[in-house]
Amino acid sequence: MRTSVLYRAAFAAVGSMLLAGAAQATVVDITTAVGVGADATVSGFIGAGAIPDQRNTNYGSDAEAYYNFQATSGYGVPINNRIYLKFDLPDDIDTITSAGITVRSRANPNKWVAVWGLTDESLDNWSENTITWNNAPANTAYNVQDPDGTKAVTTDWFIDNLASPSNVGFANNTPLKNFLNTDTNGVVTLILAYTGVGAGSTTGVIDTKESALGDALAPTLHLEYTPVPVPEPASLSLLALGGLALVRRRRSVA
Ligand SMILES: [Ca+2]
Ligand SMILES: [Ca+2]
Ligand SMILES: [Ca+2]
Repeated sequence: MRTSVLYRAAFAAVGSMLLAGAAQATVVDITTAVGVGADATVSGFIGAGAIPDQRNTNYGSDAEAYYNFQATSGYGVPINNRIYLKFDLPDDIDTITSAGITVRSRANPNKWVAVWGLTDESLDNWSENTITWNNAPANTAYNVQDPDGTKAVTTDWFIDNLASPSNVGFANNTPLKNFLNTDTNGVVTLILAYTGVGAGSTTGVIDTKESALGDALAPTLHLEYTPVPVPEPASLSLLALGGLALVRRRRSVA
């Protein structure tokens, strides 16, 4: 009799946890400082005069990151920088229902930047400490404005139109949400690249997670999602207890 009561109580507890998990949306901000997150500039500058080739140089520990593109610069060679961002997504995502991004602009407002999502997930494992122009995923030649469209997709634009320094970005972005929902390995790579859209400087500067101003200014993904409705470890133990109780009850009946 006592085990039967225990079984019923455990069953009810698990049932209510399952219902609660299915009904609640999770809202979370994820910076590049979370988990295996990362941020880094890569530079396609081939060198000019006293300035060396930067294509094998890693900038992952810099406090700021840059994007820009000039097909013809004052150096006589192109200037081409992109920003790589990696976000460590929560493990319990079922479906993302809303997605946005914020970066902290440090200089040169009034410019648009293209946000690309890396679709070749075998390349998501790049390291902030080793990424360079020459080994960056979905990268192209030093004189090409866009990332490789066969390995990355452009999700949308955001305008860098506020007085610097300031937070800029977008919320509830459907292309970004759709891209994030294709993720299968729990991490996503976004590439910020120059676009000719918009007037103003060809250069944008944002804070990284290494900014002296703190993690709060790191690039941030805003997510709203429905979690996978699986029992927590605590309720799994309750399930086990309930099962054990059931076995004991059957044995006692027999
Ligand atoms: Ca970094
Ligand atoms: Ca993850
Ligand atoms: Ca991924």
